[in-house]
Amino acid sequence: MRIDVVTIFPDYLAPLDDAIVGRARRAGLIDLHVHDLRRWATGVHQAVDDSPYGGGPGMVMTPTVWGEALDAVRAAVPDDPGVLLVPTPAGAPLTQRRVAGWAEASRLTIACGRYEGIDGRVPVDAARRGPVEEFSLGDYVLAGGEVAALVVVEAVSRLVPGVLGNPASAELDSFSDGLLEAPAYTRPESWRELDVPPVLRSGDHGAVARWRRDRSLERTAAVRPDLLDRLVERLGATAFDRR
Ligand code: 6GU
Repeated sequence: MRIDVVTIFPDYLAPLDDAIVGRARRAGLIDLHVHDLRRWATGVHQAVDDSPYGGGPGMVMTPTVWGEALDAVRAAVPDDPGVLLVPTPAGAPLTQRRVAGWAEASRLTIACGRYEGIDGRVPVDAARRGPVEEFSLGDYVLAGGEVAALVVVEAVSRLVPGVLGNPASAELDSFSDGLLEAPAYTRPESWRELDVPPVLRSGDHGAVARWRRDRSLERTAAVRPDLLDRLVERLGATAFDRR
């Protein structure tokens, strides 16, 4: 999969050289390109922003600069504009379902805005050439889209075949079945007077699976009752009772 990130802070994406994503890149599974938006800025000051029409605080990122940048980057692979992702607190929430959909794409471009955001015509124009999706990480405000780009690249990459050592890890994730995961334990068996739950050492796989399902339901009910409601809706009460 090819991923392009356009930002005025390319160094912000440096963590993508490390860990799972770094290894996936070196293995040739993820072809990641980070571009400095200022490359497409013109004029002596290389400005990428201007004051907002209608007034108000802050600055808005200039459509001409973003238009040139996105045309160039999306044209890098002829006949495949891929999906353009735009991080913004005004987007629909990021979910594992959306991430899984993006992991199926052959390429993604992530347009990181700063200041009060990108001129509203930029995503409208980009949608003339390919799919565009705005997304938010949650109900709080970040200073720009770079951290959201890190989040998406990592979440998508681990679903690309070959990136995770054990593909079963992705299937056992919180959210893949709509529930939060049960807590996990390793050696030592007893630590600071806290013991590993004995059932996990019983060798009874059925009992272990039931214990994990119960902790999973308990945890979800305690911290994310909204996920349980959604699951009941999705499965119907009968199927839910059988789980
Ligand atoms: Cl995706 N961008 C910004 N700037 N702020 C956010 C966000 C994204 N998600 C939550 N807050």
